[in-house]
Amino acid sequence: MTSDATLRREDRPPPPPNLHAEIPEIPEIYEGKAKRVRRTAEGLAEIYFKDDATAGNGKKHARFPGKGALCCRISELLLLYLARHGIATHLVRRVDERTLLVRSVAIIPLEVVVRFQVAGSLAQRTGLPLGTTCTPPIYELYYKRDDLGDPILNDEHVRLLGLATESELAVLRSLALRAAEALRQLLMRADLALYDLKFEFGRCAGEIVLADEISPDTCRIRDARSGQVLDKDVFRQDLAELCPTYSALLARLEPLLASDSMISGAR
Ligand code: AIR
Ligand code: ASP
Repeated sequence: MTSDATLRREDRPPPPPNLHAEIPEIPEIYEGKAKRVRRTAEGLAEIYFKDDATAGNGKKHARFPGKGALCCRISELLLLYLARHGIATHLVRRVDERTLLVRSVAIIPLEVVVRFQVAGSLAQRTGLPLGTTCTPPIYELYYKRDDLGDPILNDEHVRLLGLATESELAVLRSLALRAAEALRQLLMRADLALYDLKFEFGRCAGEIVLADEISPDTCRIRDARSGQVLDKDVFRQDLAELCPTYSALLARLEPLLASDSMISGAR
């Protein structure tokens, strides 16, 4: 007879996932590297977009006056677009230049990445040339843990850590692939190539909703003809000025989204 107490540490079964326990406390204020989230009225929160940019897990850091407003507006437009295309998101409305009002969700600590063309860490991990098309798109999960350097995880690691249930894993995959494909098609209409992007999801009233931001801080977007970089890689790799780059992207998205809302509104 053995009991847990007599098992050596490494032989003990992992702790059972704590999935159905009460939703973890959502903190009053959460200060991230580029955003600040503050719970406001019951069930709501405000995301304030700062002017800070970081890369390499915070190793590189700079401030770009105006960046917060650009990421806020681009996120608003892209979240509204996804909502119109059947993806539940946390967005309620934009409050001012750099603040979004959202539903208060319990963020699942996973970075959900979808890739259409090889870049970044996938290029490093595989040695494939930049821009190689991924058919079908690549779906990846990373653990949102700065102290561990946001390591890549597979579904078994997610189960071991108790981060999401089996059915939640399926929902994350299906929502991420659908949302990414909708965005890829939208950007294509402006001659923009979506290489990859990162989503975060949250639990809210028994539902999984798309949360966080969708901006050039979280996507790789290139001009489809010239290959010009229109995302945070300009900062990561010192390629160009950040704010003029983000403004140029916004200027190409705005007309596209105005026409999309007219089309969807007319349905
Ligand atoms: N990403 C990942 N962690 C933070 C962010 N913003 C985004 C990157 C890129 C995609 O996820 O902006 O669009 C894949 O990143 P990587 O570094 O794994 O190649
Ligand atoms: N956002 C992460 C950081 O601040 C990773 C990145 O975007 O490069 O380091």
